[in-house]
Amino acid sequence: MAMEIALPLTNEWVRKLATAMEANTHCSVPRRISKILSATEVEKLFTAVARVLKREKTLVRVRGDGDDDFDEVVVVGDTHGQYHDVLKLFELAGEPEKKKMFVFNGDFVDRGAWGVEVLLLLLARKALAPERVILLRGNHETEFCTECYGFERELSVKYGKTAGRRLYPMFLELCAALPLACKVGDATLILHGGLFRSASLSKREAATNPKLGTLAELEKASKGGADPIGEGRSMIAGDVLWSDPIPEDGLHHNENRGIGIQFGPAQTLEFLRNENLKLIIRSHEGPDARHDRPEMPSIMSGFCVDHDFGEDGKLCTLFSAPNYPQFIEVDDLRHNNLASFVTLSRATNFCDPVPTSFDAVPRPPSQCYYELDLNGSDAEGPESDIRPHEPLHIDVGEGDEGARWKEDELSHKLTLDRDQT
Ligand SMILES: [Mn+2]
Repeated sequence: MAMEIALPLTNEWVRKLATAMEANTHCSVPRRISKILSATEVEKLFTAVARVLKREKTLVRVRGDGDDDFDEVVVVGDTHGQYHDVLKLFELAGEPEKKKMFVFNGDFVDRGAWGVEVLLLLLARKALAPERVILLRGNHETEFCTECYGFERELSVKYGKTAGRRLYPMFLELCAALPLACKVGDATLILHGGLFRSASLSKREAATNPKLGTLAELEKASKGGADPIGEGRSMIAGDVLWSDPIPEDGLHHNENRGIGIQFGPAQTLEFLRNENLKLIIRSHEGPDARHDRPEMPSIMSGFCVDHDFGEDGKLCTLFSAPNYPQFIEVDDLRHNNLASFVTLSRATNFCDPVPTSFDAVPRPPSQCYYELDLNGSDAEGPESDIRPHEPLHIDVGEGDEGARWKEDELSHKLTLDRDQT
């Protein structure tokens, strides 16, 4: 069933696309998605959304009053190509509508097997209701990450090499147009990784004696280009996309990741006070990252408060990919984490986050599009030694490399169930 992009899209069209793509994930021929939405239609969607995103500033401000009135904001953390879980999230949280907006806090693609499906659905929702859907950039919406963690290859497997080569640069153009942060009402800030350094610093100061940047600087900052390396003009973008909170006071280079900063409670409090904020929601760390940082709160429910100052505000982590990552090495630890989305309400000035947890949907068997032995979580940024692997042999049809990775038990159960029927 081939679908065509005819603008303006309708909600019915988007639902039909969502359902058709879901059904297709059970057919074991990933390439068949191009029979639902052809490369030409994907190009149309990319072009339409890029036009909207380019008009959005680095820092998007939504107020929820005046002409722009909404009562609720649903915030979503990393989804990482886990399409079935994204559909469940919409079932639980509802869809964007007049009184309800959605902010997706980056990392839509990579790792999971259905980054293309997640991206197409979110882009369709953005095209349908640009004012009610804000898509923020994550560190995976970059050339570096998508070359290493699967999305580039997924695109060429699902659309073929020739069309893939045409679509990938268009995807990167979209990435480069995504805003970096969203301020909701007057007291809440949403961004993917965390706080960032001041644009006023010299290169040397930025490295040795950094200080915090301001929202005014973020507003004027570059969105980072296709591949923010975190220096010079893309320093603020690199920081916003890659930074992490730490339990002790301090502000320094993020040694863990090789890009961005680590910032402590004192720095969060300083930023909250300077900007008159009460809430910062960031994402970026799943159960694997937090397993390696036991000094920080657990993210096993999909939501945690990292820096808490009571009435003076807080900084939270929100992660929306349950049972993440989809593929692990055969001997690796599966975390079986829950995911969460968060609801912000006008009644509490959009600064009291109410999390809803949910479990993973059973996944059909699928292919892993990246090398799993690429050194753990996306701990390392673009300056590391990690480089895209040599092209893997991927059998587009049957997935003959199944022995190389391990999916969750449910996928295997599903395979078994199917073999029996
Ligand atoms: Mn991330």
